[in-house]
Amino acid sequence: MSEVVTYKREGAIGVITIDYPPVNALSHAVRSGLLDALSQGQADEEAKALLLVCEGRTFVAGADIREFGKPMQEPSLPSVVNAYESSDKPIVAAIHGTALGGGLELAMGCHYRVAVPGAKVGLPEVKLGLLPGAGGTQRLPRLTGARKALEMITTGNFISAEEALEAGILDEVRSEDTARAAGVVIAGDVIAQMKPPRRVRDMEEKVRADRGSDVFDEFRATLEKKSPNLFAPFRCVDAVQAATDLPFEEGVKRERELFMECMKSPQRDGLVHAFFAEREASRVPGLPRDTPVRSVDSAGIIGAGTMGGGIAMNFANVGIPVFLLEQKQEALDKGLALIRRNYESTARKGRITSQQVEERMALIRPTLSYDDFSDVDLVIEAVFENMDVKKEIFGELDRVCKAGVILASNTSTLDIDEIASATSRPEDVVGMHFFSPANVMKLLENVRGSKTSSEVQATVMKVAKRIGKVGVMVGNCYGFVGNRMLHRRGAEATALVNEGATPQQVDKVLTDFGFPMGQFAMSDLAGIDVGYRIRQERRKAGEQVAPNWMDKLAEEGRLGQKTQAGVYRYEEGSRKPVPDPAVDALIEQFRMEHGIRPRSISNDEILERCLYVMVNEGAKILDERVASRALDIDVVWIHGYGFPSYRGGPMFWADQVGLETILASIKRFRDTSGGDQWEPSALLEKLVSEKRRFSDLN
Ligand code: 3H9
Repeated sequence: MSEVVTYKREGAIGVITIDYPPVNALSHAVRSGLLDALSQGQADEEAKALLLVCEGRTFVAGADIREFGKPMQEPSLPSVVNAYESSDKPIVAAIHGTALGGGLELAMGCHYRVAVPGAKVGLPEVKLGLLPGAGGTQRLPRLTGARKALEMITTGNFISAEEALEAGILDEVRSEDTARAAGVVIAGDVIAQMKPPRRVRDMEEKVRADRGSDVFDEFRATLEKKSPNLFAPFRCVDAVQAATDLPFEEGVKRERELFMECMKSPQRDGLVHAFFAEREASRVPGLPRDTPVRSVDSAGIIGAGTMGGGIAMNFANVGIPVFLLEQKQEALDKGLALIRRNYESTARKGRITSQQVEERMALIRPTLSYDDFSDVDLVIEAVFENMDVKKEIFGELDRVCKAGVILASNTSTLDIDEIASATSRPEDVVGMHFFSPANVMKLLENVRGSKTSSEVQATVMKVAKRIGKVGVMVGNCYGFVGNRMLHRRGAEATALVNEGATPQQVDKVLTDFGFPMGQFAMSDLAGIDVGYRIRQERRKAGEQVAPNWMDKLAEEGRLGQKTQAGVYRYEEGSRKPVPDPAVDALIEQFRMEHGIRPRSISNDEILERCLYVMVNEGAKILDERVASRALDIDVVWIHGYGFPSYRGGPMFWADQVGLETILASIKRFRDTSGGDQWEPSALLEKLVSEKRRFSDLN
């Protein structure tokens, strides 16, 4: 008998228990164990009904993702689910935590389902580039009808036990202390009432009603708008449609074919990499897991602009009181009004209640005085990018804050060590770089300075998790990981326009690749003045930063969306970028002033130059140990800059393209256009010569 699945009889109930931490994933050992336990239950004459439960924090969270890409070992999951469904003794599944993917499919193979309040169910395979491949696309519509099944399967979103009850997935939600206890009650009823096995595959009513429905084309049209580049969601629709069009056995065959197509897709590779990379990033090399952390029960934010306000919301959202400081009452009022508008808009969408709006607003305490920061556990400075101003602020914080406070800067480019030098406690100073809009974007780039203590590093990684962010620890250098690479891409995109491309062409190449917006639409969103101010700072510091046509935009007051004009123009109240002939003229003028004769530039050249320049910089970042692993860079780009997760992040994508191909192009660009951005990274050259990949360094 497998150790991870056990069979034990309690009275007339044969209890099958899965115990395979952390999430009871359906590994080979679990699948075999499930079949063995089922056989025992069948053979046990005293057992009148069987009960499937899980130990630990959750019911089964799905197939074992770590087995993907390896040869499949029998028994397969579909055969296990079929065996459970075919059992002539009734089987009850009792759910706590999350029943996800193959876990929910297994539960749907059982004959009765109960959950405790707080449990959730879902078929999230699509988020890994897959579709439910153990009968889920055939059984779920039989329980819920096609529309609900399509909603769940194409989004991968989880639903609550109560919603699952209403949708027909569960038979009951019961408030016993444990799922097992709830299951015992239901199994007892089944025995007492001599209920037979009730097989979902035999439920035809709902799928018959949905045969020929328009709902499938409706979902395809929505996907075409929302995620036209994704492979799996369209296959999900095909599979659910097969449930309505075909008899069960044939529908399952169709599901299998579609599942295998998804399994082979490079998008599945990219998404699975992204899943594990996100989790791996939380384990920082060199920072032992048992590093002590400080408690953070209050925070202070300096700057109530869009950034500071967004950061404050993150803390209020999880119940942490936060002071929000500004120099002038007017700025404070404006900042708070913006926060309220954001919350109210979320409430209008039904995601929070109006009571929650008030509770969260009450946690954000406006102030004009640093004295209010004397007792907080964490301070995050979020003022504009100017070293002198930041140093002055940190000097002030050093004077007013208690010992043990963490002093963080949200700087996106500046030297953390220099900021820390304005205090007497550089070990407590760290970068916490949020991404705009800070209440939405998932990334938190935590930046360690040369003196930041391990305790402070471990604490800010923990804070990231607590406020629902994906934290990545990076080293201190100009622009850290994300912006350092972004600036390279931005400079290259700007140069491509100098040479003859249009901003629209560059942006379209990037959105076709899968970015939610192009380089220039993004500059308009962030504000043209942000990049301009950074370039001016660098020029002031004596660095060679060539003039470009984007400077001219800033000087003309075209600051982006906020002035309804930047690289694009914007209609009143709209965020849709509209090409502007005035900008074409400005670019033309710039070319003339610099003696540039525009040429026609291919989309391939645009893509290669915009992305290979990032890969080269990423390799330098790795070589300098600013990022510990290639996967950290991938996570930064997926969660901070909208790099398509189905491509796995820039370094994973580079591995897929082939490092040799990329290096050859980098050398070609160096030879044709020069510039230190095209100096090949020594690490990249080394990897190519050793026939290794970035992922070998993870
Ligand atoms: C599927 O089922 C296909 C079938 O339809 C068809 C087959 C034929 N496998 O996220 P956490 C690990 S596809 C292996 O930090 P949380 C995870 O890596 C699957 N490992 O915790 C981490 O390990 P570590 C469909 C898994 O509480 C640890 O568990 N299912 C799996 O924030 C804790 O995870 C899914 O897509 C897995 N399936 O969230 C569910 N899941 O500690 C994916 C987790 O070493 N999982 N691990 O870093 C999740 O959404 C979340 O992990 C979950 C817990 C909500 C379960």
